[in-house]
Amino acid sequence: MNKKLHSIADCKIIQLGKHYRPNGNLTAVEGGNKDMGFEIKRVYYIYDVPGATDRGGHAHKELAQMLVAVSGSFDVVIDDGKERKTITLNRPYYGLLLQPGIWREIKNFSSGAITLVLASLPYDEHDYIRSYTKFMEYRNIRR
Ligand code: T46
Repeated sequence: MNKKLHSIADCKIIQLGKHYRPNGNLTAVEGGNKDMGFEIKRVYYIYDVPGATDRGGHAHKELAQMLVAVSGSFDVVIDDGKERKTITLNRPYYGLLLQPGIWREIKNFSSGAITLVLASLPYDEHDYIRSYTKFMEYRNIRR
């Protein structure tokens, strides 16, 4: 049976709760909430990214993730092999849900940007598709 492949329309911005207080704000994320749709198995963060450096440039077969700009800003390019769009993350109370099977590139990091990533699975290099040609084959798209 063929597995459903997600499109970029399935990658949504999720507004996270924000607790305003005179002494600062707090945002909490709990795994398994209905918007996120997965339990959090891993957390990592990307920081100290030098100017004009891109990250990503791959897709995942099984992994779903939520990206949050907990500090600063950056652009996330998402691509399902047919359509491509760029989403800017610049607030710590918005998460971008990245579904499996979506190519992503992360660009234009501001100075001091920190990308918090909540992931549905432990790290596994075998889950990565790191070549765009292989990604198009995986998606069964001929150009
Ligand atoms: C993604 C974007 C948003 C680990 O050992 N454990 C981990 O959990 C991760 C994520 C990475 N690594 C190692 C593997 C590489 O030797 O850290 C090194 C850098 O990883 P990578 O080049 O994959 O980093 P990015 O920023 O290009 O991609 C990462 C995630 O790998 C990827 O899943 O979607 O952030």
